[in-house]
Amino acid sequence: MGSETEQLQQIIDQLRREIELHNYRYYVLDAPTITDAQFDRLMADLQQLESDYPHLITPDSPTRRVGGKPREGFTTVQHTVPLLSLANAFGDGELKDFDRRVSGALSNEPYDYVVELKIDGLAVSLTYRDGQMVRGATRGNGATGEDITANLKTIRSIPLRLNKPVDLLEVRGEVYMPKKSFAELNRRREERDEPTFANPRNAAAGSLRQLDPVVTAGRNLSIFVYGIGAAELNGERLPDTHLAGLQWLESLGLRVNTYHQLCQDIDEVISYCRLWQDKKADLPYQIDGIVVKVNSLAQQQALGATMKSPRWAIAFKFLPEQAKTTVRDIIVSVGRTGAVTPTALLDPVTVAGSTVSRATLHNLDIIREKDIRIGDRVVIHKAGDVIPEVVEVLKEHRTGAEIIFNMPAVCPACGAEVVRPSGESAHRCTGAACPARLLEGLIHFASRGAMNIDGLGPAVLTQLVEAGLVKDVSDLYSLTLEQLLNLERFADKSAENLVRAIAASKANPLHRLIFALGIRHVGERAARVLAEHYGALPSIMDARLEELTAIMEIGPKIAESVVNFMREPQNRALIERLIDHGVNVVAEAAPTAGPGSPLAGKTLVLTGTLASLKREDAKELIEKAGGKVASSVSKKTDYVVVGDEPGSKYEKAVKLGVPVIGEEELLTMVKPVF
Ligand code: 0OX
Repeated sequence: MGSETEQLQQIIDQLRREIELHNYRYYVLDAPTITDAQFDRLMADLQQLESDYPHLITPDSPTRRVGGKPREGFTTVQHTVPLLSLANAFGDGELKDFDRRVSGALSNEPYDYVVELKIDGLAVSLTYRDGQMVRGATRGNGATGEDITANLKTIRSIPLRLNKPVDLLEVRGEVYMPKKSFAELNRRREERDEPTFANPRNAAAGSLRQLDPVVTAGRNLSIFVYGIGAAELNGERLPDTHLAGLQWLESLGLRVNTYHQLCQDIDEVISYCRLWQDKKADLPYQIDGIVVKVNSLAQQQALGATMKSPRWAIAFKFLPEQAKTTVRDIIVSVGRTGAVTPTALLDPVTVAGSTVSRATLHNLDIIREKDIRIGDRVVIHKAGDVIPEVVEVLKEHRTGAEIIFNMPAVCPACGAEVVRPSGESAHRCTGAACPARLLEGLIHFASRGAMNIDGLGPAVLTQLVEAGLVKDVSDLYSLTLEQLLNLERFADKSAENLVRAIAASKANPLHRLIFALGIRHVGERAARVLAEHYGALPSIMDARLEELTAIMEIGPKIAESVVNFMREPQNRALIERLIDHGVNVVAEAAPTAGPGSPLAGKTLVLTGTLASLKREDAKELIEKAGGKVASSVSKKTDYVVVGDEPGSKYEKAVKLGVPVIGEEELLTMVKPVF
């Protein structure tokens, strides 16, 4: 290695260590010492260096946490030391039975216990070689699990490097989803009419079984490590108690739960279990019991294990908490995507540490399935200790005065028709101007895949809605410079740019507008097909169901959704307003780029994954700007556009001295000049 490369290597290594340290402080210690923006800057610096010198990228770089392509399936992993499961104890009596067995087997020699929280997640095994994480696997059946290394690497509290380069260390822990993230994930899934997870454990398991690590990365999972499996410590000895083992794991940079304690006898264990029965509701993650372990590793070994579980440990299980109450009313609320969700208003009761006065009913099917009526006496619980739900109706309490609930025919927020699209369990508001749906609709309208209005992101849109300047997407086209300048954060230049970008979007091709309208199930592809087939928006407004379903690539779901959308008078009026503002509603052949086009006569080559543009979009942009996209790099290539994980085209460009640009530069280049 040349000395320049060595120097670079050192700089990059130093930067990686710095990033991992801040990662550790943030995700493991929960005590960051720099701001998010400062952290982002360090990451951006590293990303830049790695994209300039791709040969210096290593698999344990913090930039590689989320990477690689989705897989076809998972390969199996043979655990060298089996991962045992725990026997359960319900109640004090069973804990005392366990203690008698331990005491008997140890022939009355003294022993003590360590108690720790039983995290309700998914057991995993992490393997480190020379201090570097090389593999992560599920517990599976204890002997064989699945290789989920790429997914586990996306979890920020899992260090990619240990503080010490131990030869080999395999640790065990529980991956979990915090209660808040679970509630938020389910809320989003409900809105999108996707099945919700029953509890944080299922959510964590579902997130880890994703074939695409990008999905896992978005799920906010975390880990607590609680045990050591295989280990080769180059001469050093392993700690000889479980408690010392936890401290040692912590010293290596692994995340160990702080709530663990040494107990001298089973009575102390029982008090600890009682304490957490009440306190567990205050934790930000779900626990389903307390794990009791004999502290001495020598004694653990002496006690051994049965076929399934160790004789030196037991799980004290909390009983799921339920309560009885009465359904006073059932109301509906409208989510951002128009989902109309029913909620039961209850007589307040305490469940799992907090007062509950409403319970989600999910959708009409669930109400019918459980036969929940207004006035019913019901049993409730908290799904995953978080989301109050009706478990069952106590029908023996019925008086006959109970009222059967029906979904409202019109939206409570805007008065538009509420429909239940076929094949969906959710009811939906059809009003495009519904205030409850407004902001999300605006964000989608302006987004890059839709009308692609630069500078019109969620923050600005929120400002515009809050100032009362925008009540539907057509209002965007009557915004004036003066109105924007009156808003906070707008300077002359940014206001001018925004007005210009909005005006420019009027000339967008029709398929962008169709997609931007946010008609359910009409994605970018369907929008293109519709634009091509009908040639103009007014024709789509009058399209009949049979006609739409006859089009190749337009399924019955899309067809029904288009008809429902176009039938709604509010939506028709909105389209009329867009037409009045001069928004293009006809499919013309794209204007051919002239000699004045920004990329006229230029040849570009794309390599790697761009941050926001799909390859197809990048190609379209380049072509619209008069350029040509070629598949291989030669001396004649004008620019090579490089994204994440570039291929050999990048190296060739460097070799031939062809200018290399990133996505941002490309976007600046293709921008039309006004
Ligand atoms: C937990 C947890 C699970 C595993 C087999 C022998 C000891 N869910 O938090 N298991 C164990 O340890 C067992 N400890 C835990 N804390």
